[in-house]
Amino acid sequence: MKFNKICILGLGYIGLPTATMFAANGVKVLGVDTNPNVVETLKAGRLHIHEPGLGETLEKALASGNLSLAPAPEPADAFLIAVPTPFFEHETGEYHGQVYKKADMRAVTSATEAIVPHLRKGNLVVLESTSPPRTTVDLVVPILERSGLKAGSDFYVAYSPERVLPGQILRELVENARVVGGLTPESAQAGADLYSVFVRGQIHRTDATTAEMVKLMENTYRDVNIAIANEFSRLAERFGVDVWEAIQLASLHPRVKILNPGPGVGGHCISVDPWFFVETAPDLAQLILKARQVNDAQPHFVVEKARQALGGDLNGKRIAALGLAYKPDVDDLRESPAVEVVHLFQKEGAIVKAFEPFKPENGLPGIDSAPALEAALAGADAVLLLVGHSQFRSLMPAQLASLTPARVLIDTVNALAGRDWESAGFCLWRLGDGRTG
Ligand code: SAJ
Repeated sequence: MKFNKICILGLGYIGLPTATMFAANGVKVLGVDTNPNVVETLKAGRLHIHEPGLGETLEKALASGNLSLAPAPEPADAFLIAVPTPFFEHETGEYHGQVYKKADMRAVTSATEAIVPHLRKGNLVVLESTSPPRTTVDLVVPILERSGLKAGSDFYVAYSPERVLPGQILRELVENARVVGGLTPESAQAGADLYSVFVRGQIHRTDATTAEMVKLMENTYRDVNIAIANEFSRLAERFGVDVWEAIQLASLHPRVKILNPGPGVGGHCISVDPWFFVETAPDLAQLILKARQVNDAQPHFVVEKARQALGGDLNGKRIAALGLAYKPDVDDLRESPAVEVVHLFQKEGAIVKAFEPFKPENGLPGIDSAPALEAALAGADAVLLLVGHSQFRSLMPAQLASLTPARVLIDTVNALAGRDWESAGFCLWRLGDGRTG
């Protein structure tokens, strides 16, 4: 199948890079976002998100005339939905006394509805948003069929999950293998034809529900593996063992590769997607639920560690919190465990000054953010490292000693090990170092 014009709904971390990829490969792309600020910012050639290399690809796509931007869709050969699927903040479900989070599918619903008036025979509609199993079949198809056309015979429908890692999106979009699940084999083929425009990795065809499940399995697998690393960090404290050394040694086994403990699991993917299994099959997804609970509780473990490092009480302690992003070297603060740790410290009476180098002016409610590292460190009693940003990883003892009166360092991501902090007067506590059992 040939695609002269495609319409991409949702211009976030996935939709926008994907739009620029198609445009770079000679396809006319209409990028659609319901947020007028996003459309205006992009039209001016500026970005509303941070992703390495994206600024240049946007500039080229606009200059080529292949990428245009609008608040609503228009007729096209293919429609690609890449809108967010978060969970509801306040609406939860319950199964035998266990609370679970529920997917907020309103953006997928309204994006699909926006396509209906423009749907023509022979079109392809692809859902990319991570979704609970059967969303394509049970939610998307019935909405599209309000057009009077029949899915699978009059038009094609497919689900194709994005699998790119924030920070490496442009490279991974091209190189990663892609799974395309069709409502029918013809739909899968149409989807594969679409992605073959720029994907150099292998394109695997399957059915839509399998493709949905594949995506959820990938992120759930990672979440469960991080949960066991986090649980190991707690066990290591109990037994007086340095978890980082133990992980390194255990991972020498040819069939063992343990992930890193940390302050918790954040972002809009790994901390969200496993809930889609729990919500849709709470009777079966018990291990998955437990892993979510372990990871969600990890910020409390950080507080306990800090309490002991600071002599048993956090009340009135002035803390310089370094890093608010959900992981190293990104500007994304969504579902960030670092933000939760800061709030928990505040609840304990600590006075926290936070610094996030990728978003110094983050406007997070209730968080006192410093404009620069120096401002966060001045006057602190303790330094709390929450994210392993490169800038923090390269801090040296003498340099830090000159910037802060604090001599207690609490490192939740093992980014400061291997330097002689003691000679500069510091006491370094690392999460899971076995010293506060
Ligand atoms: N984390 C740990 N320990 C680790 C690894 C990660 O605590 O050893 C934490 C991070 O600090 C972060 C969270 O987990 O808070 C998630 O980070 P991540 O780097 O594991 O993943 P994401 O959310 O940035 O991207 C994931 C990727 N999925 C997998 O690796 C299976 C990516 O390929 C997906 O495209 C993306 O989710 C997505 O959009 O679904």
